[in-house]
Amino acid sequence: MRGRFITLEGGEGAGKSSNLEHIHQHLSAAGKSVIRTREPGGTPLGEQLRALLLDRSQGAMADDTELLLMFAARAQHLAELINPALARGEWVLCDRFTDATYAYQGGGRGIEPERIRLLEQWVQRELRPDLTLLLDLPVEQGLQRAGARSDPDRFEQEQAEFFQRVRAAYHERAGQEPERFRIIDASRPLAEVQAQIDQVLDTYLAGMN
Ligand code: Z5A
Repeated sequence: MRGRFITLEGGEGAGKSSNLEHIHQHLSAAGKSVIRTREPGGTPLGEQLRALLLDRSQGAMADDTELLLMFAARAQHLAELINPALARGEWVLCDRFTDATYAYQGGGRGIEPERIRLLEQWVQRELRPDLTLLLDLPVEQGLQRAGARSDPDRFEQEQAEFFQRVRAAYHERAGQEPERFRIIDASRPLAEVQAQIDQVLDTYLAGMN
């Protein structure tokens, strides 16, 4: 049986890194064989594209170049890792996927969603995540949490308005596909965030039986 494809999304400082291991452990404890990966990245070539995308010195990168590099990394990720793992029956837990493209390149940069949809269809064909956890919190709080970073990357150096548009685009996506998205209140202390996550995962796993 095909595995499940679970994605974790959120704005700046939402706590994805802080919660990925927790999700991995929860699913493993439920008996699932889980591969953990991330975007952009997840393959040797994808990680090289990630380095280009995050490199602050690439200041003149055109929005369309950024969009196409995201999907180039994704195409490699799907071919080399995600699709084969799902076909083997493994679960794939991915730190960001195409919802991030709608949020950052769509909401943040202002690229029309229709153009993103064309690339999504081309690169992914029928594949969409089975479940998406959106870690949501006010932009100011997220920026405050992330503020400790001494060496911001090309995205982290954007202004608060950019991240407001990112958050709004995530909300729009979640509103369009309520059956796939689960919104987690990430403004709460970590233990409470993880309790919300546990509840979502338990409900999802129970629904499969
Ligand atoms: N990107 C894109 O533009 N388009 C795409 O299609 C894709 C990606 C796929 C890299 O992603 C960039 O790629 C990303 C969007 C773009 N740019 N940005 N911004 P990334 O996921 O690797 O980078 P990131 O968003 O910066 O994620 P991160 O570094 O993993 O941060 P985080 O996961 O959001 O947060 P964290 O490191 O877990 O937590 C931040 C701090 O808050 C840390 O000190 C924690 O200890 C603290 N924290 C976390 N949770 C809590 C709670 N609940 N209470 C208190 N403090 C907390």
